[in-house]
Amino acid sequence: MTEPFISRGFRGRGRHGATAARLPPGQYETPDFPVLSAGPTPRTPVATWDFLLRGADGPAARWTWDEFQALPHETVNTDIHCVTKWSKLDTIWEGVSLDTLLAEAAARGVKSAPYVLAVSDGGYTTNLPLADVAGGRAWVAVKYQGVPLTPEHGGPARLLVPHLYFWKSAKWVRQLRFMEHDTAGFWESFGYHNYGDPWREQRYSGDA
Ligand SMILES: Nc1nc2c(c(=O)[nH]1)N[C@H]1C(S)=C(S)[C@@H](COP(=O)(O)O)O[C@H]1N2
Ligand SMILES: [Mo]
Repeated sequence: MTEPFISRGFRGRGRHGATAARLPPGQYETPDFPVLSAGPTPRTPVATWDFLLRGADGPAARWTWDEFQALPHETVNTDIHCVTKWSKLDTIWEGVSLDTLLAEAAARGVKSAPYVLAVSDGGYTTNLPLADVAGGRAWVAVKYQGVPLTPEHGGPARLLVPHLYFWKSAKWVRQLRFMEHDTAGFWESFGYHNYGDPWREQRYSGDA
């Protein structure tokens, strides 16, 4: 009788077989999709939505919703890891690669810089090195599991940077600002790690 109980327990902890290798240290697998928001859920209609990639100085690149939808979209299957210790495996997103947006912005004369600050409706911010949003590792996602993102999960559009803790994936993102100097975002200024690599368990500012 003990064996079924034990294996059920192991599955429940998400530490069964191949799953374990996909869980960063200290994380457990959840089948749910928890909602974590520091404030109220903004509801921006796509008719007034736009996305800005703002240069360190000089011009910004701007896309309306229709212009944004006309850009090439990619489907991304990835695992996501929240600093509160849940991980969700094989999530499927659709969105525009930051590589596409960065190339378009460069073509329009937007001045690049080594850091970016994501700025969302509602005032949430998060900072990232430019290198981490380039090279096929970051998207502005507009769909989750094949349907438009719900407002709770960041709709109409959210950042998706799955190789870092999920607080870096700013919901309701409207701007990416190039920054000459790294500037702490919302959670980063409240003691969370500046970079947030889940595989190095960089949860808080004191972590290596
Ligand atoms: N604008 C905004 N983006 C945000 C947050 C937030 O509070 N506001 N929370 C972050 C955190 S801590 C996590 S874990 C994920 C949660 O995304 P979800 O609610 O879709 O699961 O969004 C991140 N992006
Ligand atoms: Mo989180």
